[in-house]
Amino acid sequence: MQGNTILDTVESPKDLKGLNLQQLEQLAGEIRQRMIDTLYTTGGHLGASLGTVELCIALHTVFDSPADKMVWDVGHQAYPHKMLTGRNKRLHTIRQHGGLSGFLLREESEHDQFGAGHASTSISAALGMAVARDMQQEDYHVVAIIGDGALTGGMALEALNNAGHLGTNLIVLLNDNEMSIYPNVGSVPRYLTRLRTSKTYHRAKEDVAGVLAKMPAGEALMEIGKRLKDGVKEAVLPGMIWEELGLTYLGPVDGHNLRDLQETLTLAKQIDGPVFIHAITEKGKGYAPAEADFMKLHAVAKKEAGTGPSDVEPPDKGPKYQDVFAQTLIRLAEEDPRIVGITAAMPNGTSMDKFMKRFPERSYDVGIAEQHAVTFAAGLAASGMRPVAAIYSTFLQRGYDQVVHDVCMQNLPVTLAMDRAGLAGDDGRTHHGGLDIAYLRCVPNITLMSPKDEDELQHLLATSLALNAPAAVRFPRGAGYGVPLSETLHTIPVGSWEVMQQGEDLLILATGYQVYQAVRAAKRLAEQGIYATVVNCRFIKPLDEELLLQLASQHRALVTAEEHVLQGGFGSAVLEFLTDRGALPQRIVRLGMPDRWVEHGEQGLLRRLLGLDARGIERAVQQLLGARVEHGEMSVR
Ligand SMILES: Cc1ncc(C[n+]2csc(CCOP(=O)(O)OP(=O)(O)O)c2C)c(N)n1
Repeated sequence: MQGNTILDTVESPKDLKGLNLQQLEQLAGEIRQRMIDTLYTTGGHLGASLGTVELCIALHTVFDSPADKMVWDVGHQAYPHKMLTGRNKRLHTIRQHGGLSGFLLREESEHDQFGAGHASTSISAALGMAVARDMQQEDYHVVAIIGDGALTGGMALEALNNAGHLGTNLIVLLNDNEMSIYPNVGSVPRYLTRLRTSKTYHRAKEDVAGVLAKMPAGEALMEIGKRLKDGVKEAVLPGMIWEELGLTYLGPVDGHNLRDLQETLTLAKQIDGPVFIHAITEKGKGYAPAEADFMKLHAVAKKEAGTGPSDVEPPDKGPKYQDVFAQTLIRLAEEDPRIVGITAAMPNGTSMDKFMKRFPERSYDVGIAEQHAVTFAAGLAASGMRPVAAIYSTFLQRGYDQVVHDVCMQNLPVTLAMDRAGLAGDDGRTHHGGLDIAYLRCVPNITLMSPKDEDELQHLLATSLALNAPAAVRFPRGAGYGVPLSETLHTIPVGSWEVMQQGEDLLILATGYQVYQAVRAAKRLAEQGIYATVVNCRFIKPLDEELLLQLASQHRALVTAEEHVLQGGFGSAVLEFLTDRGALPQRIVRLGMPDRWVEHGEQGLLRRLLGLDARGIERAVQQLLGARVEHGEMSVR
């Protein structure tokens, strides 16, 4: 479809201005086709972005970006926005290392006014921009585009509360497709469903006025009608909740009807104060397989994963960690009726959907609401249950004070299953789980663990549930190593490490995914006459202090390896402890994620680039020991 299309003539939103409705509709078709053709191979958020094609076109024809500012919530649904703002020709690079980001980035385009990746931030950011505009006495429009899923996040509701209070000009455009990644749940979505089936705002208003005017003393009745109780008003005028919050409600509007969208947006521009536009869209619109099973097609997978440079370790072939987690939780819950499963809008992303199927009465999808998920779990634990909240490491950042204040300060037995700990891959910087060791190991009462493989995940999960205290298990995205899965579950003594192999030249302390990388590195090093002791540090807090002291005294060189930032991570914990005990080995190198945001790219490639694979560890050891020979003296790095 490349060539001779309207799409190929659009370099910036300005190029849309001269197009008539029919041409814009043709453009919508071309955008859809290009996305389907391209994303089928590259992977990406196809279904979500197919649902916003008309929204993007309408926004870019009614508003003047970048003078007017659009803030996309999450940003995964904004591919058409990328295509209309000069990035169409690079669509095929999306989510590839060095290519376009799968989300919006301020440094990628002047039209990306606010970066995201985590949900529910758009209204707050847009409100901040609107207030800055007012303070600087400037004149432009600010639009937040938010999904019905993201609207379940507390932050979005906090922002609406504030927007209604401040009363400044701001447009909130709700992209309501009834879906989060999974079907959207909660009372806000239920309310939206009621609105969806109601008459449009303008029609409803006219109808009421028409009826009253025909009655005697119609004018007086109209006045009375204005004062009717809220519930009654809601029956005739949709969107009263938003109106009561101080926003003018416009909708519902068909989010695939360009003319209606343009009219509604134009009207919103003219209204004083904050406006809430309710657009109804269809996820996966225009792509039959997506329409039929759009839950799967929120995003599509890359056609051929793992085709990177030849020195990148091929993806592992075992079952996914998330699936082993869910199966284990089911096994444990069969024995323990106190176990409750919680997800924050990620049933399939965490495989909690399997648990939900087996124990519907003991599982909760709380919406995109990690803060609530954690304190909800704390409440369950305070009343005798054993909640397990499966939350990606990166999204648990949202629930941090809840972990500190509600779970750990009260020493409640909540298990946090932190999926996607470490490098998340194609989703990039917003999705890497690189901070959780740092933000959790400083919190009293918590036990923090990380399995070396999918089998150990089972036992650590059993261990966490046997504790009568807060616990967090961090495990990586993707497939396990393919080790046999033990049939019986056992607990592992808290704080106990496992010596994988003994050697006299150096000590490698590795945690989580890095353990087998260290074992592989040690094998290669042994071929070079360098013999390493490798330890599986499956407990990050508490450390195996006794073993650590003993091993530190036996080795002059130490390497720590973790898939986490170096600042405050596992290696830091080891060095803090050894420093306090005056037991530091003479040469030390810590391997982990650097003090900069790591961009998107395949997990294997990112590990390669950051030296977080067997080769990286091998090279680090060679340098560490080579330096000793070269300089003829001991030094601590
Ligand atoms: C804080 C946070 N939690 C979870 C996610 C994972 N996530 C990404 S998109 C999405 C669904 C968003 O639904 P909605 O806002 O309705 O947008 P749609 O994809 O339907 O257009 C979720 C749960 C996230 N990005 N951020």
